[in-house]
Amino acid sequence: MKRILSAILCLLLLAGCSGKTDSNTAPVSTGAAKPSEGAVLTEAALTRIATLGESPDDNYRVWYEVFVYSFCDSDGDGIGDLNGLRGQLPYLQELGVTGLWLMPIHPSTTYHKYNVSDYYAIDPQYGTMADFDALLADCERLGIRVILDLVVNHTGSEHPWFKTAVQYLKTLPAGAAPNPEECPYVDYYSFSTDATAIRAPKEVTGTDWWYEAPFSYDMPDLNLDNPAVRKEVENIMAFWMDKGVAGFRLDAAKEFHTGNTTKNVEVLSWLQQAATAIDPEAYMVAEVWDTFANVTAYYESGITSIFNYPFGNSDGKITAVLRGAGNPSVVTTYATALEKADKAYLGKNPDYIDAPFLSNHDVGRIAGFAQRNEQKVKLAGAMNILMSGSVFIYYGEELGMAGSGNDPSKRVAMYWNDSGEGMTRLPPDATEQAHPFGSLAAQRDDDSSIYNYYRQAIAIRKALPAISHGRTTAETALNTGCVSAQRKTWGDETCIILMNISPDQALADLSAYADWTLAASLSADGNAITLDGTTLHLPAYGVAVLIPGR
Ligand code: ACG
Repeated sequence: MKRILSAILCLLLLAGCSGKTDSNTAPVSTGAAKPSEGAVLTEAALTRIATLGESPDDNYRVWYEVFVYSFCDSDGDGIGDLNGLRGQLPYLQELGVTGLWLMPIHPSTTYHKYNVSDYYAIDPQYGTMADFDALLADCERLGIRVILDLVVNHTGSEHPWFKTAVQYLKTLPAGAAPNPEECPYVDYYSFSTDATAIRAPKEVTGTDWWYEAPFSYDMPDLNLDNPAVRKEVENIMAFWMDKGVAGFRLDAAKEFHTGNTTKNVEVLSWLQQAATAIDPEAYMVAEVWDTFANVTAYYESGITSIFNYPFGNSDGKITAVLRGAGNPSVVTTYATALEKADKAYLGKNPDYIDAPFLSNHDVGRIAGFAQRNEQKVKLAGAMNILMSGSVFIYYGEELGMAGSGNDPSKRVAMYWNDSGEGMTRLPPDATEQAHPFGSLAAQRDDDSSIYNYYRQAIAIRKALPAISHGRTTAETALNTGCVSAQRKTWGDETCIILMNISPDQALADLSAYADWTLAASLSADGNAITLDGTTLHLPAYGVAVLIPGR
């Protein structure tokens, strides 16, 4: 019953009843959503959904990555803040988001805040601990889980551990060995008087000492072999999880011991176990920016999720297939690649939850990879959102925002409107981006916008949980020509997703699927997806979802 109610709610939302609550006053006037024409879920799907059990409330979610700095400014200083984000929770709910990943929010000397000075506080640029607690409370009420960026490959050089260690080394007589009894913090890092013994050595000025800091001089690498450091990290995790944080995004997981997968896997196992000991429901997602073989190897750690770099980013499978749109030999590889990845990851960790994404704060935005072609941007969104696991959406992706060049340019202001209300200023050194598809205010009122397409794709994902929870196999009989066909199987639930990855209309012969029903569809070009007898008409870049039964 809960499921049919939520499916109907999805439809109502898509039909214009915005998900606004009265718990917040949004600092940005975003207006009511306009009715969306044509239900994305067919009546047959709704009838079928009515027979299903309770909706799972687990970590297979729709996560939204937020760079607080650039999201929403509530106090007019031009920098986004926690209150601004809190005011936009109704918007995120309207989109269908059920989880938030906050990029670092702790005190730091940089705009991006990946060099943390205090793991137990909120950067004053973003607000106060009370603001964070209020955000968390509202998220909980709205069923939105929150994960934080856990940056423990390194601290910031302004962190008291590092400053104390450096201070101590400066007072140490030349040639003397540090005494952990006098200063335990030296062993928190990798210091040496032999610069050749450590990676990317940076000098401790005025001494013979060097420290390891491959990312930057202000990011000294932590020594994660030190039990005292591990205890500190466990305390940090417990502090935030006690507040209600659901888990963490593990920054730079392949740099804990760069080049040593075995040691990194051990660190990830410890982090996963430590989090699970605090909260059995903990959600942990690791950043392992690497090849398919290496991402697979890291699942050995038992970590819940690893970002699926082999499918995301400009060189991932989704972009590769979109680049080959219209070429059958490229298109048909998509479903088989999904099957292969699922089997490989599952073989290493039977409880893994895939973590697909298109882009994030480190890479160019999808609008660029998709050559600013609106239909391709939409299909890329569907390819991501309809993947199994916990899907991640980078803020503004739902508007097809642009973002390329240096890192700050990939992190520019969320494009709420053209009036500037609630908008943030550019991050330092960022280049202004020309967003090809309009602001939220413009897209919200346009049924055919990327934004409304994203809402529909998310609604479909939620209504048919075989999509998020199912095992994926290529549906060989239908995976032909420019139609990519995949089957998802979750217990008794099954569905088949067909995608026309080409700019031309495609037809799929469903004569061997006579007892299947068209459950949902997504149109990229405005033309309807129709079932004519046993022939499915898929317009350019169109998507259809079939479920068994008539
Ligand atoms: C994380 C954060 C990032 C942050 C830091 C530091 C780490 O997401 O925002 O930077 O706290 C490497 C690390 C990642 C790291 C990035 C920035 N990201 O592994 O953890 O650097 C190769 C390497 C990757 C490497 C990547 C980018 O394999 O390890 O990531 O290049 O340098 C194909 C290959 C693939 C290859 C790519 C690209 O895809 O398959 O292996 O990846 O090509 O060549 C923060 C700030 C930054 C600032 C920095 C100092 O956010 O702006 O510059 O601090």
